[in-house]
Amino acid sequence: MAGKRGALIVLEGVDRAGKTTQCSRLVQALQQSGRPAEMMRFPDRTTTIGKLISAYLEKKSDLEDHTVHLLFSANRWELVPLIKKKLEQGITLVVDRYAFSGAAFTSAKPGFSLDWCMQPDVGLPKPDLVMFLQLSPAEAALRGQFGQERYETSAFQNMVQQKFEQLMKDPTVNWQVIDAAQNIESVHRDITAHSVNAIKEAQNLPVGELWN
Ligand code: 2DT
Ligand code: MG
Repeated sequence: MAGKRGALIVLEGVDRAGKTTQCSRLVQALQQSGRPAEMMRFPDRTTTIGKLISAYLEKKSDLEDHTVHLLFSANRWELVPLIKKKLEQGITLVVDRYAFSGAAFTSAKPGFSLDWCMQPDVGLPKPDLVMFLQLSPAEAALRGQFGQERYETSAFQNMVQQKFEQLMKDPTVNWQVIDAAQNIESVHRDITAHSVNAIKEAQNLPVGELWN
């Protein structure tokens, strides 16, 4: 049999919950304990599709709402061959946002059902663990102002939070809710413990298909 595969680990959460900080801390900790790990993020703004998305988020361009939703999904699909290759090589991938952000953000717009929003991502590599960094709007406000990008308003973020809560009811996904109001070290300890477990459990299992 081939060597043990890496785990696909996703961090999700609302704005300023600390996803990016915690993703890099986790990768560092895994590497230091001898577990090969790399970070990825979605959207990946470096590809041709990612540049279209980035211009949209920076409000340098306007895109029709269905169109941009499908571009976010295409941006994940274009990286699936790389994701599969890394996992097979035994590398654990720590991913800053994934299809859950895709479904939560678009379905927070008027006229979009959660179900429609999930469809383009059905069949993506299924994360072995999805950690939701939970932070109340009041606690998020203490961490400073919103940025200038699209979606960075409290009204929209509150809608997004509700959509994440709906997504977390799905028992086919290995959700873990993390209290992101703790200090950085405590959050890091929680996240690392869940990740080490997931890596152990995933190593002898095939990669699943999301929402399928
Ligand atoms: P950051 O680069 O700061 O994470 O912001 N988004 C993300 C979507 O609307 N759909 C998606 O599929 C993904 C992955 C969330 C990226 C912004 O883009 C939103 C915030
Ligand atoms: Mg961010």
